[in-house]
Amino acid sequence: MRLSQYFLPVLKETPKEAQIASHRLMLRAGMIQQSSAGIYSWLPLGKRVLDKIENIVREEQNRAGALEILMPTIQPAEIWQESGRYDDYGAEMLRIKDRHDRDMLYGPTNEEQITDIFRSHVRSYKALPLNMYHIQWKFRDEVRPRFGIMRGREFLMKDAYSFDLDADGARTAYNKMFVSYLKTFARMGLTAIPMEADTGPIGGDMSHEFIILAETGESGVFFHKDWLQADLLADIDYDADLQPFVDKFTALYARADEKHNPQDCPVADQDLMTMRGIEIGHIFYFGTKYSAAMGATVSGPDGQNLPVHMGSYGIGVSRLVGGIIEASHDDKGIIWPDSVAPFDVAIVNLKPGDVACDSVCAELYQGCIKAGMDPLLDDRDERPGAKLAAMDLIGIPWQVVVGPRGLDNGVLEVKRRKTGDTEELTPAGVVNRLQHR
Ligand code: 5CA
Repeated sequence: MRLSQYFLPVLKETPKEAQIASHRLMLRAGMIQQSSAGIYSWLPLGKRVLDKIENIVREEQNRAGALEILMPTIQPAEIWQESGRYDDYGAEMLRIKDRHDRDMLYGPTNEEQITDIFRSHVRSYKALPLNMYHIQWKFRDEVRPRFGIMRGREFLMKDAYSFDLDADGARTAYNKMFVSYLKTFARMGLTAIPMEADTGPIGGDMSHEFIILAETGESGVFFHKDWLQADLLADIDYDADLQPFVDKFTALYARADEKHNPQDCPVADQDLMTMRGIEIGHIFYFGTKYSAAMGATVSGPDGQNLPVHMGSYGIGVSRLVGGIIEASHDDKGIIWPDSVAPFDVAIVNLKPGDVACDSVCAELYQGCIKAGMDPLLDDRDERPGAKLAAMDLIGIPWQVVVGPRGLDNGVLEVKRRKTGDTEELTPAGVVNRLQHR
């Protein structure tokens, strides 16, 4: 992408309405624009990052055996009346009437919708286990939307739903999601700690929140200091028994504050860390709560009809954009982990119009594309300082700086955004260096 042809409305001033770093930086980097309270448009740079995150989530869900579907944003009230949640959900649910005066709603979550799909088609336990997910916009009329897309009213969620014959089967499904979440977040450069949690309006009796550490997080958390060294990027065989793997992690103490009781905390004071965190995922096992209420039964091996055991598994896809920024930024701007960066490399032409600079930049640009990278070429007619500051602000992991003075000596500078380390390379060596990054 050539920046002269792009839409990157960066802000020079720090927006006054933004209280936390991620919100400030997303506005300054031209990633999002507020439409109304808690509702945002995603501009080109923001949309690229959102898509990258969404794709990592999708790949790991597929690997864990979940099947992608797409359910609507607007749901009929009837299914929520069947489950009993139409009245329970309260003011967070956006209720709508269609032209025929039918009650509809903008989905805050999809347990009812998926249970309705399941009961229309599945009759026998032989179709189990089954896990289906979608990545779809949700609406919750939050009392206090804040921190930009972190606590929005409209937000993008990955929600998966598992169906099993019994509690043991549901536990296996739960473990698969548990383990796949560790991997999913580790791929984004995050340490997400699973913590026993309350189930709230989703219901059920087993649940974990996945929480990343950040000073601006909304939850207080307590955990064993060994979590900070935990290796979460294992290769996973989803056909194997994952219980030992899950046990290994759940043995290490971690609780959000509502579940932490100093009296019965097994961790010695010197090993216990207290911090704040952001919930980026939440998984639930709720047994037959929805299947029993909505008649989602299957015939079991003995022929009797049984309500299926269900779980649901959420990831805050849009919230992750902010979460990653909270975890990875400095006073100059965002520092994207390579896996979610909007572009792999920024090529900064310090003097557009200079024949040598233009031709080296054009060659590098094509070379990067041929090598399978996604470059952003800053070919704007701007001051060099402003250009370098903009690339730091939008956080591209690698910056190649091309200026007439360096080229006179046959070199240009490659900078790693994360460390600030620079290397001098010949134009011919740059693509090779970036391929082995
Ligand atoms: N049906 C279940 C699991 S699929 C469910 O809705 N779980 S949830 O309520 O915990 O939401 C799942 C994830 O969505 C949360 O962990 C959080 O990361 C994200 N999320 C929830 N509310 C918001 C919000 N207002 N803004 C941004 N992300 C949110």
